[in-house]
Amino acid sequence: MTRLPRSKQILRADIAMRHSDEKWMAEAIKVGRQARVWSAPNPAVGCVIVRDDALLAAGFTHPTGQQHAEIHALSQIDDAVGATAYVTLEPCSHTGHTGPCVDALIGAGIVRVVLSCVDPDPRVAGKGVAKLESAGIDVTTGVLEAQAHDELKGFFLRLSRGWGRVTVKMAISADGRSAMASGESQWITGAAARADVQAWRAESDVILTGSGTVMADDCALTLRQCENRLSEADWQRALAKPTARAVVDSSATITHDAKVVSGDTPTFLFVRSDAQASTDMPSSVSYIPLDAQEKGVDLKAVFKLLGDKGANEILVEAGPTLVGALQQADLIDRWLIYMAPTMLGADARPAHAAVFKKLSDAPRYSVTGHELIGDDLRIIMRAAQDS
Ligand code: AOF
Ligand code: ZN
Repeated sequence: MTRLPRSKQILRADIAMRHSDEKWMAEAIKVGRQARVWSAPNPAVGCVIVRDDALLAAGFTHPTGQQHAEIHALSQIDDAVGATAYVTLEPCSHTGHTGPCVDALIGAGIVRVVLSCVDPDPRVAGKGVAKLESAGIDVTTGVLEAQAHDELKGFFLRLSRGWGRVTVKMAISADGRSAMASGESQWITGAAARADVQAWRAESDVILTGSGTVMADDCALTLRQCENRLSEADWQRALAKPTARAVVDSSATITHDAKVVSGDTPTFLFVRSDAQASTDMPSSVSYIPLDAQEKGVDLKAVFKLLGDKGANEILVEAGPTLVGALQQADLIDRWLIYMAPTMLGADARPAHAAVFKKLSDAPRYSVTGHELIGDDLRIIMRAAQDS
């Protein structure tokens, strides 16, 4: 048998290791998705513990004050000595609501830690890696970083700019209309697409709408468990920590009998500071006053306040006025569009009220996903520079 020169042997070993690292990091990313429904303000991190290329345990972030992903994984095994931990975010080195994950990994006898993204939280930001390395642990960073970063994007955005990822959902006809001239809109898309929206609601931290939509539809904006890509266990976690609701209600027109303020889901009503707030709202409802502006309220301030409340993922389900205003203020990070195979005609309502005079003023997006959901086409688009 011809032997490879030593440098080539090392290269092959390197490639095999990188391949195996990517395989296990992909698994950690998948595991971390289970945390999306309840981890905010914490990022939805995944962790797998592996020895001799075999999975020993998998963990994901729990709600505030409970286990981080690494602790959840370690809690499932008695012996992690000599194992490798794959984590989608740098393990924490601080004592916040829970103790440092790096100490738990060191204490458990983990010999190698492979991570995707360095934690942007200033309490960690590289200190986790430094502490692991000073304990003699071999640390590899940046594995499947772009993919993991995208999974944790809302958290990264909130830490860097003060508010999380803004995703706008629209249900439209193939000619871009969202309701008949009369306002009739139930239903343009089919049952499968509407069930898919429930998964997006569950995986968001707040659903934002405008008072016009609340007045027209008396929508509840609650989570409704249905058949979709989420498992029964995902739903149980989602319902244990329901997605908050928020309404831009500049003139404080919403009354206590609206469905959007019913139940005990936390609900935020953004009103102009000079508007007269209602005094008989349930205790789950909070009024948030904002400075009056020429056109209602400052939408960036709305997002910043939702960021202060820990929302990493903001799902907007609103009518043409609010969606158009967000579009014109360039505040939309991602579009979630369900396009039904129908044409509603020229007097049907447009999905958003933004106006562009020239073709060159119209924004361009990149399509980052497309899938047939029942009979409807789901399209995910992002700002071109952000894909
Ligand atoms: C980890 N593993 O699974 C997550 C981490 O308030 P605490 O104590 O829960 O800490 C929150 C911070 O911990 C959060 O801002 C982020 O920096 C980090 N998240 N770290 O080791 C995890 N979710
Ligand atoms: Zn931690």
